[in-house]
Amino acid sequence: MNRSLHQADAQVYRIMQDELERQKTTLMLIPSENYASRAVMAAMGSVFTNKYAEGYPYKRFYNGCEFYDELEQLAIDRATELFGADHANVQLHTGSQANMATYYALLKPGDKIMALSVATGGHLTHGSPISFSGQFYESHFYGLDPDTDRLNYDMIMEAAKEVRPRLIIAGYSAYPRIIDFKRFREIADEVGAYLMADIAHISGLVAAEAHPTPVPYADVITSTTHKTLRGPRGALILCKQEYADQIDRAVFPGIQAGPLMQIIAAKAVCFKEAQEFGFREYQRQIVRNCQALGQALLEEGFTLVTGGTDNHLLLVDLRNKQITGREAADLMEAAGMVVNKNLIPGDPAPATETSGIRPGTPGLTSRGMKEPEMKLVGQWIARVIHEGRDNPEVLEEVRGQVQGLCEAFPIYEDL
Ligand code: DSN
Repeated sequence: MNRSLHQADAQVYRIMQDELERQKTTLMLIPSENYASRAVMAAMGSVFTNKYAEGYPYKRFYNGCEFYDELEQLAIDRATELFGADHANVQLHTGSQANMATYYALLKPGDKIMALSVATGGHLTHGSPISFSGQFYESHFYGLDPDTDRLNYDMIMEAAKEVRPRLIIAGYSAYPRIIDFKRFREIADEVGAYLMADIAHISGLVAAEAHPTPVPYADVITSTTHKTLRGPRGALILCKQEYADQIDRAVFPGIQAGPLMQIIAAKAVCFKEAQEFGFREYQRQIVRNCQALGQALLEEGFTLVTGGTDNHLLLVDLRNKQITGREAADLMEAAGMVVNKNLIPGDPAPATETSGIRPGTPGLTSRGMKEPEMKLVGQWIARVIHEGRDNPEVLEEVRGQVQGLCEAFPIYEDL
């Protein structure tokens, strides 16, 4: 019982140390990732893992839940306060389950949903034919404006009038611009649809008012807690009071049973951290850093989808560089910069190859980096993509520069 992980399982401990070293010595450029605080991680690895607490605060199906009631209510209260929402459900294990619970609460199988497709920046659970969401519901998609690669609200209104969906989804995995949730509300009202905002990527920005909030406009808002919000791997749903019971019943007993109380503890910590002044400044710096990284890439001759960014991510169109997204991401990883390949709007390449990469700045900003470091990173990305193919010396040289930057902006120093 009292043995340390090192004593109990040397293999897992060793793998964990390797991963810690990887995180310390590489640049996290995947925009949906971040470094949770020591406090968040302490809550995740706590005694709260030992208890079943099916039900909701003060309405449990298990005995012995008095501290779990207090804990979950604290997390709920902090979430509603942070976002200014009427109601929060903090039991969702993942963003996909938050979306699933929302559909389950509001829709019947076969109802029409409308969103942006995965190929243009949406998410699998927004109606993709390979996800439950495209199989249990009749999915339709609005597009991006082909001239600007941005949301065009007149076009979305036209598409919605034609389809008359029951639910419209606003929220994306690879869209670098501001989302106008008020316009989405007008579109939903025009066709009598529910409006769901999936703010998984931008919830930290929203909490810090670095992106306009959907709270006054959306019926239901889903989010993960581990991306820009910088909490534990998990999710939450916010909604208007009139949907609170429906949402809660859809989560439990609808699609989940025992909540992960240790993760709910960590969510409570995360929501407290997000109310601190430093968090607001952090989110603003994420955006400034992303714009600086975009500028550095433009100066190196890269093409950015929509020409730049208003948020935490960039979508880089690599077609003028004669390299696929997969090849670019692999070269960058060899040089210590971990990014993900990504489809670009109208991508001629398959999802396994892609013509783009999707760098983001939440992780670099958590390390304390600012605009000058973004310029360096942009130059290193360019060097690796321009000169790194079949050139291990270049990759090694950039790897050394990356390592130096990581040492200058350390993480988890006491781990
Ligand atoms: N996996 C998330 C992302 O990287 O954007 C979406 O689920």
